[in-house]
Amino acid sequence: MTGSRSTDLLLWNSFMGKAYSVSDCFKENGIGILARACKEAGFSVTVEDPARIDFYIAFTKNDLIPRLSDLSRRIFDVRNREDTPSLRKEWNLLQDNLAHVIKGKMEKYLDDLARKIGKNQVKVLGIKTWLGDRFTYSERLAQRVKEISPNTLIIAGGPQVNQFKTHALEKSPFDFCIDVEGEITLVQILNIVKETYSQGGTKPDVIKKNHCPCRSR
Ligand code: B12
Repeated sequence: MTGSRSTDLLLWNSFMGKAYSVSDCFKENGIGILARACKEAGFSVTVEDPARIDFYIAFTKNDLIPRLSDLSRRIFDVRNREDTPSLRKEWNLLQDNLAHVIKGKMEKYLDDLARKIGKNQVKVLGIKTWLGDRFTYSERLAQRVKEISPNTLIIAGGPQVNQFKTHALEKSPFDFCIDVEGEITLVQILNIVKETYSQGGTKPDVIKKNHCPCRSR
């Protein structure tokens, strides 16, 4: 895990392949605060934030959408409602197919990201976790990264960790969780990683360090 081509930190804003509301695509500042603090401390940082409207549009685009839009107008339009059992049946079937398509795309997205993390020899992966499927996919990415890039230290933070504290670590593949503001602790961990690796140490040595300022499981 040495060499100038490796990335110190990759920050991923977890997502689940589809948006519940337009606020899922708003630019958010938590990742920005973390990235700035780590860059100012001299570390190389890459941000992967899919919470962008152009990304969502490209990601969710598929052949089922025109028919689903047509059905939604016919079934749910308050003025011209045509809510028949056959339209409902088709709606439910297409929704199931859509969920299947999105799940497949998510698996590929996570696999590509895990490979990129391995290729760029990312030392620390930081995941901003949210509730529900976003958390499931956060665990999925962590698992995949462990397989493809076992030397990458995986740290979870963000709303779901802030809410569930150490419970977020139970049965999860994360190495550490950082509760509430991450900018100070993350920089401390990156310094520990840098120091440990410069002395020829590896990820287990970082985890074992007793003075690590975060909680480990
Ligand atoms: C403003 C706000 C938003 C804004 C902006 C968020 C932002 N941070 O910029 C917008 C509108 C984008 C937003 C969207 C959503 N939000 Co919102 N939001 C809030 C609110 C009101 C304040 C959050 C905030 O700005 N905090 C300040 C910033 C600086 O903190 P932060 O982003 O959490 O980041 C810090 C720490 O968490 C930590 N951290 C964050 N990520 C990471 C990652 C690592 C690796 C580490 C180490 C640390 C770390 O360090 C950061 C810097 O200090 C909270 C409620 C609350 N009072 O906390 C809800 C809240 C966070 N939102 C919530 C939800 C559910 C959502 C949505 C999923 C809504 C939806 N569609 O259902 C979306 C998801 C967006 C996405 N990208 O997918 C829930 C989260 C619940 C949960 N357990 O996941 C909350 C707690 C509200 C609630 N009580 O339900 N939200």
